[in-house]
Amino acid sequence: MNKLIRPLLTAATLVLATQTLPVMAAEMQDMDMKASSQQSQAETVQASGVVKGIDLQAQKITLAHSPIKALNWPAMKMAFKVAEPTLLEGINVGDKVQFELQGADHVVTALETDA
Ligand SMILES: [Cu+2]
Repeated sequence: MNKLIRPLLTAATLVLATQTLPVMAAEMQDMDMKASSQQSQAETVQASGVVKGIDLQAQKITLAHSPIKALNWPAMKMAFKVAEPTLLEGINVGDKVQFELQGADHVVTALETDA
C-alpha cells in the first residue's frame, strides 16, 4: 500500500510546486519561498507590462504585467525588486516596458521601454 501511495504523493507535490498561482504579491513571495527552492536560481524570464509605480529608495518597480506563461502567472499588478537602481533611470509611470526576471525571487535584471 505504502509503496503505491508514495509515488502518487510525490507526483502531486511536484505538480503543486510547479504551478505557482499568484493571487497577491505578498502571498506569491511566500509561496515562492516555500515552493521554488528547487527551481533554478539562474532561470531568466522575459515579460512585458506597464509601469504603475516607481520607488527609487526601495529600489522597486510596480508593474501591471501581461501573463507570464513560463511562471504560470496571470496578468497582474505587482511590485518587483530591481537588481540595480540604474535600471530605473529614464523609466516613468505609464511607460510600456519589456523586462527580465531572474531567480526564485523574480528580481528585475533588465528593463527597457517599449520602442
Ligand atoms: Cu505577478
